[in-house]
Amino acid sequence: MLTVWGRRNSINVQKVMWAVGELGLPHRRLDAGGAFGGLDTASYARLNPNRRVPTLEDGDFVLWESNAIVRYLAEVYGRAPFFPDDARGRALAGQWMDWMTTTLLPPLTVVFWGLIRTPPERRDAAAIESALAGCAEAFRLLDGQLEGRDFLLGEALTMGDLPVGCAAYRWLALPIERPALPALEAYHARLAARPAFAEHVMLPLT
Ligand SMILES: N[C@@H](CCC(=O)N[C@@H](CS)C(=O)NCC(=O)O)C(=O)O
Repeated sequence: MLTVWGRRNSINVQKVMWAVGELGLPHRRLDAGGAFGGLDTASYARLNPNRRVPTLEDGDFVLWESNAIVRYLAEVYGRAPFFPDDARGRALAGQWMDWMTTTLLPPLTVVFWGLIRTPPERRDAAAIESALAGCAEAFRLLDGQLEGRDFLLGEALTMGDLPVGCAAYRWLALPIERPALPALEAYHARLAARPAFAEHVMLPLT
């Protein structure tokens, strides 16, 4: 049985839990991080010296970094098309996973923390405004990729959709004005029809 360490309202934990749900894997999830704390203990540092969530335990194998965990679960417990069976498919899935972490997530985190986890009187309006512009640019790029496709790489969900799909939910759930991005919205509606996405990703923003 798998153990996933991490609180449900972490976007990086959500990627992993969505993968666990898509693959139907027996597991337990242990709350850690945020209000639950526990990341500064010596026992957690032995599992994850980076002291972040998520962390995966699969028997005696321990892994951290959410995208690495999603790739591992897809490769070990999944099959094509979720884990693409050709090198180019896997590379393209990895491209979108890395893009989410390096390009989409940083401005989205500023907006999310600013509007959801910071009281109004302590918000940095200029930083939020600038990050909103960064998000809009990144989501426009994503909208372009999704035009004419059901999922990022074509007709089927792959591991590459998981990080970006979690970000799409957050973006569309935030109480903000957004540019109209029809392909992104249609993609999100397709994801919302998947039970594992609804259960693990579509949570109240906290
Ligand atoms: N690159 C890492 C980032 C991990 C990360 O920063 N996790 C956040 C939650 S999203 C965390 O552990 N924050 C501290 C906390 O929850 O107390 C990954 O993708 O796993």
